[in-house]
Amino acid sequence: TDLPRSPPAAAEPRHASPAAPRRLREKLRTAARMAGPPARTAPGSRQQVQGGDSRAQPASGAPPARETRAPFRFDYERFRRSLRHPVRGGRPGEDPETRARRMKIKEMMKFAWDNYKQYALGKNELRPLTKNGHIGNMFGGLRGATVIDALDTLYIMELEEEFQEAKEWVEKSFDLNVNGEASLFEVNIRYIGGLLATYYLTGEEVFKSKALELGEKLLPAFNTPTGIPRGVINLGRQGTHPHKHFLYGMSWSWGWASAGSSILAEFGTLHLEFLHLSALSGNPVFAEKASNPPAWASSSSWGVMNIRRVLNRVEKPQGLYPNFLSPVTGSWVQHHVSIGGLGDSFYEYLIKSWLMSDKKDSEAKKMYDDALEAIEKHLVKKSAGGLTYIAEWRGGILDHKMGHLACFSGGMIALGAEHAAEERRQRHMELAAEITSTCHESYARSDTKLGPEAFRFDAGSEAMATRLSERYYILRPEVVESYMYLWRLTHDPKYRHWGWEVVKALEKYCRVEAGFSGIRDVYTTTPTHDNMQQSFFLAETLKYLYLLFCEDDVLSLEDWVFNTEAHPLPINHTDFKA
Ligand code: DMJ
Repeated sequence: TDLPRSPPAAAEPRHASPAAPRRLREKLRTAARMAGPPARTAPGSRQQVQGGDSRAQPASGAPPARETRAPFRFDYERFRRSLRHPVRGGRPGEDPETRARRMKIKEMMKFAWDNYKQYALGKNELRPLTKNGHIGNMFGGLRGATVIDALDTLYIMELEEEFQEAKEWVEKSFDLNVNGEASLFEVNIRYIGGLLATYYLTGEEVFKSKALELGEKLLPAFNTPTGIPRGVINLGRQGTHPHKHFLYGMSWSWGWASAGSSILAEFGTLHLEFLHLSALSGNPVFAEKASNPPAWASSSSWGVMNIRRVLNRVEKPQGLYPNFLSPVTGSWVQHHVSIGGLGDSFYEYLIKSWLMSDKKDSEAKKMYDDALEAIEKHLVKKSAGGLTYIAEWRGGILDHKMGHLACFSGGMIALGAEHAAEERRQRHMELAAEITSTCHESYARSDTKLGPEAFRFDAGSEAMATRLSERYYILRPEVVESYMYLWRLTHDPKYRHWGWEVVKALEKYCRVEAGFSGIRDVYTTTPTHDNMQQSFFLAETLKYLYLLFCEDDVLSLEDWVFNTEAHPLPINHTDFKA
């Protein structure tokens, strides 16, 4: 979505926070355990620039001490040996109907890609009615959002030729030398997530180097008094700092976010990708503070580990996390709590951080358990008709509404339940199944069998949109995402059945001559199209549908966690011996 922007914030006071405790360094080492021995590289090479200490700069601005340490090299072959399953699976013997359904979804992906390639290659999204491209203003001058979002789906579906087309675009046309205002969150989940996943799947260096280069461009957003990043960052090189390796842009808060605040779901959805950026580069700066922050940095706090420190310090109303936090004071700005938009993927990244660490990151697990307990206590409700839902909370008053975005939570809660103690496990599996069933109802009760952007449980309404402005469907993935997790964790055939209903509805109402389009009203069988094929349709909706009809060893949950844009990132198997 295109969002309004605020003018640059006033310069902030310098602020010093205590040095990072040793515990954090140990966590980072755990994240980087997949790394192999250092390789020899010529001085001044790109790899050297990415090395941790090469960014450190004496406050005086004097030239940095000569690098003597051998540059870091990530051992890809060792990583591949650590996986428990082949990435595209290897189990034979499935029924012909399941295979045929999977092939249908693959055909839909090819159709979406081919049309994007024909009419919009290099733009961010395809406009399938007008047969042209859309750029928008979310990605700060970056292009090709659909290419990057589609890469790993094309690879997993074995669309080899199409994958090569996408890869060639990345090699020849993906330009990171841009100057524009980008959403830190969107660039991270789509671009960094897509590039990292494709690197891990294929071992092709181009994806890793682009991810690291882009990751560096995002770092200045953390330059706030608390180290909580702002939401908008200028990706251009700015200023004249003598150490040219240090890219630094300006950052802003969203104009619509209360009083210059940062948003929970945005700064809380960086952890998975940033730990991988540190693991792949050997540079701790993405995960935690720089060993010697640059003179111009207003804070000595840095990296995603610091975000947790701030969140653990601040008092939570009834144990809940409000959606808006000041990056200047580290206090909540407004008491709106939501498991849907503005809050959603913060919770998702807590449980996935724990899983990605091979269940070593107990701090993330505790934060997740405590947050879910507060959600269960204060937000989970049952409607008069017996549907379980998660309400929103506005300063103590409940809003009995669930957004489509909140429907990811069925899958998340099921994933967390898998690893909980028995009593909790059962309760959470039931809760996950009930929420997924409610989200299915929001689809089943519409004329198109696709769900609205938000549905309500008030004024006699049950799982239906009550406002005209909430009736649209923009090809979102969250409901089929939950079907995929619930299928993998229970093997109840109803999830495949529900997924197939979505496939049929997409074909009937969203497929147009040149791609797939969102619709403006799910409650009419002659809907108007919105003329937009969202990149997350290729990254997430079609990938989750495809995986729903795959064997469990394709992108096995034993090896991978999906980032919030469905890009698979590997679990760090700590028991692996080379
Ligand atoms: C995606 O970009 C991600 O799933 C994000 O977390 C939320 N919104 C969209 C899809 O609906």
